Amino acid sequence: MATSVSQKASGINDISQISPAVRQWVDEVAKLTRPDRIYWCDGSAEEYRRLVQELVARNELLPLNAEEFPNCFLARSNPNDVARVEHLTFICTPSKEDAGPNNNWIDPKEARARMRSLFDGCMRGRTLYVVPYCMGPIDSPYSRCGVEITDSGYVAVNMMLMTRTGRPTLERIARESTSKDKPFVRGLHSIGELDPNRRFIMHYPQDLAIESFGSGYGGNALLGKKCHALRIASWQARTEGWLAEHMLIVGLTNPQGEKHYIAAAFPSACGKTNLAMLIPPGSMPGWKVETVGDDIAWLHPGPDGRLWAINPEAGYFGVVPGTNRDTNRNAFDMIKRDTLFTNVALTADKQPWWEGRKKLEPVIDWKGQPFDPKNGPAAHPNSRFTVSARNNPIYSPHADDAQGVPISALVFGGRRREVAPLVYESRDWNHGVLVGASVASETTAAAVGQAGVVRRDPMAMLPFCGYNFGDYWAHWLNVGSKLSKPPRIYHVNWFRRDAQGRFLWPGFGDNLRVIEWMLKRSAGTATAETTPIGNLPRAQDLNIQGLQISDADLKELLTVDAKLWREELKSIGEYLRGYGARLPAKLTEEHRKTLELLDKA
Ligand code: GTP
Ligand code: SPV
Ligand code: MN
Repeated sequence: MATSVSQKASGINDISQISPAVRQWVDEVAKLTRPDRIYWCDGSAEEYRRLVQELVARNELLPLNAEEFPNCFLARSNPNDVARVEHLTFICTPSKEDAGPNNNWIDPKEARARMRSLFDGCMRGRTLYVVPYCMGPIDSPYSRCGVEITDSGYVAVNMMLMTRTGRPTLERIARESTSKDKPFVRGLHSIGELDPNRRFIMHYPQDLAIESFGSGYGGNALLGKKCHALRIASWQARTEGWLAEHMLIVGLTNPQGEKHYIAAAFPSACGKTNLAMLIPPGSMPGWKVETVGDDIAWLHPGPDGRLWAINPEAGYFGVVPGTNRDTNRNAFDMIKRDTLFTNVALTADKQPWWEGRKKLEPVIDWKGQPFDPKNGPAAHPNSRFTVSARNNPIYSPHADDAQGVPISALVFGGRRREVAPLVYESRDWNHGVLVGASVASETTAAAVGQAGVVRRDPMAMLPFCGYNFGDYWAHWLNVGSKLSKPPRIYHVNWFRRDAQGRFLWPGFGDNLRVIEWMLKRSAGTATAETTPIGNLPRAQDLNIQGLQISDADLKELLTVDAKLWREELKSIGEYLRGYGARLPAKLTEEHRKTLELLDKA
């Protein structure tokens, strides 16, 4: 297929090998956006190095101290473009009801027309990069492919770290692009003018298409991540009988050599990466932890009646602030090489610096200005690292298994100063769905808007579910009914505080103590106290050997305040009723049951 623009700079010289469906789409987009050049990414290591060098030459990437941080670079985004923009993110289904009260909605025809005028001629003077990618292990039947077209070289190199690109992906797309059940997702992205008034992230689940304009940051721009692997995939998952979730996946081997995997959903910047890369405390010898994924899980009911998970991603786009040798040495070691940093500060000798990095001093802030504490933190609170999962010292050898890994427990959690205890276990799957639907958490810097405000974030999917939450909970209940060996469902809160604002729980590595209790529950070897909200460990049920914690703090962490919980259940009930007729009766029933138990307490 001939395009009117130069193909010379391509990583792929012979585009006749590319699937005609992809070529035709690229051709259509080029006619609309008018790039000077089209560059087809081949996904090779050589190409990554070359594209990075081009960005360095254009001052879009800054090389960092090569002794301390070899092959690491810094990118600074526009200060108006530092996080996800939920108010500018839309699900475009023909019926507003299908998007649900949990989403912003625009009619797809109107959205297409609006985006068409934004994309018209927007790539003049720029290069159009074609990034074919595969979400999930390349040979897994559960994986799905996509193609992102972008005019940002930064996005292209980030996608090369975050997803599986390269020859095998191109071949899989060529094989599948003509099939009805696995067509590739079409993601069109332009940074536009980075004008917040001309910024939209549109999703067309029925067309398996994404259009993003006006932002170059994170989930707004790396379309394989939240746009494809959660919003579009959750829609596909519903029609196909699986789940696309905002969950980490981690493997845990206990001192007896028994191995289990758990998947956990916490809202943005609430501890998924850290739990996925957990380092056991010194007082828990013999435990082994391996990361399968840190942000997204695709879960399938297996033929054995268990739930199986793959991680669709191949890299991490992780929160930088707070990462250090004490909180997460694995992550700290991982980002010391081959890493792209976005919006961190700099030391005098060009090392990246962020709040929580011990030693050294910031000299230049994330905006590139001389650091002055009067202007706020040196690194942006949502500054991020992008790094290949292969750099993770505890990357699981099973992360590439085509069938995924079997899940023994599902965990929901949030960031709450009060109300939610350290951990509780749901009565069964259906009650667990209520527990997930009731997740509330303090907002964080991961999205634009005020941080620290408690809001409902069901299953940590509020910004990411591509359809009506009422239908989504019905789907969860339905998936559970297909599992003869469903995982138990838990709720955790690492973020309880006292009146002075001090965290009551040490968190990080010590979270393994809570996980140990969960795994023992599954094995039938740990006891619990039955409460109206679920089953809680008593102080003696938790392994606190070697832990510095006062009895009073531990008691506080494991207490269910009936009065506070009656209020909580009332607020949950009001929230759920907002979904009207789409709210499954079984969920109302679980809510009623809990309320009844509380009234009796
Ligand atoms: P997204 O990538 O936005 O989805 O975030 P995430 O859920 O992966 O969050 P992450 O693990 O990056 O943690 C976000 C912040 O919470 C970091 O600053 C961490 O240092 C901090 N954090 C993580 N785990 C804990 C914990 O157990 N206790 C406390 N107090 N802080 C934690
Ligand atoms: C999140 O906000 O949950 C993230 C970062 O993981 S982003 O990719 O920007 O969505
Ligand atoms: Mn996330």
